[in-house]
Amino acid sequence: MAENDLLSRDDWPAGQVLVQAATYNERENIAALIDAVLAAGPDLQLLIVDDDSPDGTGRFALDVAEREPRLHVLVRRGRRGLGSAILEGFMTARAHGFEVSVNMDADFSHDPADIPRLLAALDPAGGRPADIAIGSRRVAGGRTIGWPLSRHVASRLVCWFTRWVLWVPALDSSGGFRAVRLSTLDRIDREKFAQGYAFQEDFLWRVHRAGGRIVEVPITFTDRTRGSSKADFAETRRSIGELLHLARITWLGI
Ligand SMILES: Nc1nc2c(ncn2[C@@H]2O[C@H](COP(=O)(O)OP(=O)(O)OP(=O)(O)O)[C@@H](O)[C@H]2O)c(=O)[nH]1
Ligand SMILES: [Mg+2]
Repeated sequence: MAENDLLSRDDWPAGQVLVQAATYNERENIAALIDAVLAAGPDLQLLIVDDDSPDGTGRFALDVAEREPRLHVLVRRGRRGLGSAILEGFMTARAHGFEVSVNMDADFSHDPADIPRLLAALDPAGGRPADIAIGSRRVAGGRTIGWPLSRHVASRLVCWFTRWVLWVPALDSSGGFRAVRLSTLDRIDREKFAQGYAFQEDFLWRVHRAGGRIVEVPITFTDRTRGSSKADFAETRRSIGELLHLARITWLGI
């Protein structure tokens, strides 16, 4: 947290699982998202990491947090980037003693009702615990609704690259719906993460190289119906550069 940032109340209830959603101009989704996440489990708490959205998303969430003890809001000033927002959410979760973070987009592409299934996959009864459970469109039973062909192609290319060039054992490496065991962060270098959208692949790459275990749980991903995308050309170009950087380290060690 930086000096000019705004944070909702600091007296958080004790908890194990913190759901976090990074937001930028999600005013049309934020009210329903808060309700749906808090309804997904009585013990869940929610952190919104907003980058001072011009449409007032952060201000609105701060107001709701005044009367909802399970909602926390960090409004960052002077910083942007999905990856850096997620990383800051991880640090905030740890600082408040949480063991697991569930990351999701705020545009209802990820269904809050799937959160319990992701958590169950992290600690399956009688099975091997995992470090990350991905809400996956690419395992049996998973699917994507509402995307144009161009999005399918771009997403497949990125997932193929991550699987076969970066050697990350995951079929859906670009999605942002994940349960993450926070102790995993101790094993990886947090300074060097990609700051934008490539954070998603970058994070899996680092966790895998540190010996972390990744599992995938089928989800239905639905393209957003409200608000607009932030994944513009500049962001896409930056992400490609960051993925190529990881490929160089994977193959050349530099
Ligand atoms: N805090 C923060 N959140 C961001 C930033 N960029 C995007 N987000 C949020 O990250 C999530 C994913 O962004 P989206 O715009 O939905 O990206 P996408 O899913 O690839 O694109 P569409 O769903 O097609 O619009 C959403 O909750 C956004 O509000 C950012 O710079 N800072
Ligand atoms: Mg989206």
